Amino acid sequence: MFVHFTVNTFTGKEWGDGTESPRIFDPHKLDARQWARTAKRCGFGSMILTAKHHDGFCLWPTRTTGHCIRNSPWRDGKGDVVREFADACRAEGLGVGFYLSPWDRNTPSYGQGEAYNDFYITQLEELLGNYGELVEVWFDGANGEGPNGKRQIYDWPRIHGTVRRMQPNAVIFGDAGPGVRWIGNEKGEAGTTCWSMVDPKRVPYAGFDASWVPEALMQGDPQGSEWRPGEADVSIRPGWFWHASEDDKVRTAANLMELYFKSVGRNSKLLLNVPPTSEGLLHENDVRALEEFFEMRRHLFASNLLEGAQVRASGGSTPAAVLDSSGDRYWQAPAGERSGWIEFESPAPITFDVLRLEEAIEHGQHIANHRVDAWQDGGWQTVCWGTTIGNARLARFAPCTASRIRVSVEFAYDTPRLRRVAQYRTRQES
Ligand code: FUL
Repeated sequence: MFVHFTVNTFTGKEWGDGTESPRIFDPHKLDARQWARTAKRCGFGSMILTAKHHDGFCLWPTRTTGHCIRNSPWRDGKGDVVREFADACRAEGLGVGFYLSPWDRNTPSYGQGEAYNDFYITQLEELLGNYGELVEVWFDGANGEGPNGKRQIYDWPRIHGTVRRMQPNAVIFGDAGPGVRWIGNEKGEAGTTCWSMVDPKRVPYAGFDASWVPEALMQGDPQGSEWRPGEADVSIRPGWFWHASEDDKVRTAANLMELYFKSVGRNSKLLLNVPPTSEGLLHENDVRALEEFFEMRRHLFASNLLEGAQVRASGGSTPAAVLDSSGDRYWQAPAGERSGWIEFESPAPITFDVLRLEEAIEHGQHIANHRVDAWQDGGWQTVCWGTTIGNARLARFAPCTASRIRVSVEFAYDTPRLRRVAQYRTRQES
């Protein structure tokens, strides 16, 4: 879960200009445990907080600037949102992550080269050093200065080096990685073809602007040299920050499910933004949508309808492992093969409309095309066709009833390996 929170929450803006008074920041009912409990209850694994957005206002009592929480009326200037956030996440067993905007519209050093880079590194060190172990650090490539604005070259090697040194286990997010890559849009949609690998020359650094960037990030590259899976960031509301005027524009559970299929179901990670209100709480409309979305997922993925089926394959070892969700065993086609199939025969016909496929990605991502056929009226009928699989591929189609299905790998760049095949049925509304 992404958590966007700053002075914008009080001004109604999406991008603050840095002139906002810290006095306007007063989320008098702030309860980070309510955020974390909601996230936990609804199946999220970690949370990422905007410790500083483009307006430069810091949600922790930084030594680097007075443009921070210390000069706000909240908790008489003695509070620390970052601390309360990290503590609340840990209390719920959630991973902790921070967003620290490189673009800073408040500090005078922005645009002065090294002076700003030093300032930024000090802020980063405060966040990396004082709040325990982090799972992810998020670097935004956005910059709205325009051609006549300030120009600041960020010292990316130094920034990434600081994270690696102080938080070696944290994943680094950026347009160009180096840990996970931006998925290339803010709609929460990975490409229908989505490789975890990228060619770093196509998107060399964060904020790099070229016509091919969105497609390159959405799709990745089967022959790319770097393993940088996609992360799809998107908001539950039209804006990233809470605005009262958008309380009735929260995405529905069905819409969130669509996003899930287009992100998680296309070999990406979903980073869903849920912004706290000016009181400092997640709004009830957002919470309700998240609960319904969780319930929908829980119901849909409750049990694999293929369990109990006989499994055979074109060749290779342990095909039945794809029905065993308890471990990391998988079916592997004979070494060096570039295609293959795996077939399931159930004792009775099954009606299904969702399919989940997973590759054993600890060995890399290789499958380029796949097809699913069902045995009907004495012949194979194609149910769905797609390209990449990766960590997960979710497909949805008109309900199909069959007792025999076959998943074919049409082409793979290296030996195909499937970790899991599962079949589900969407709940029927009565
Ligand atoms: C963008 C920013 O400009 C938005 O305000 C938001 O933080 C989004 C996640 O990234 O680049």
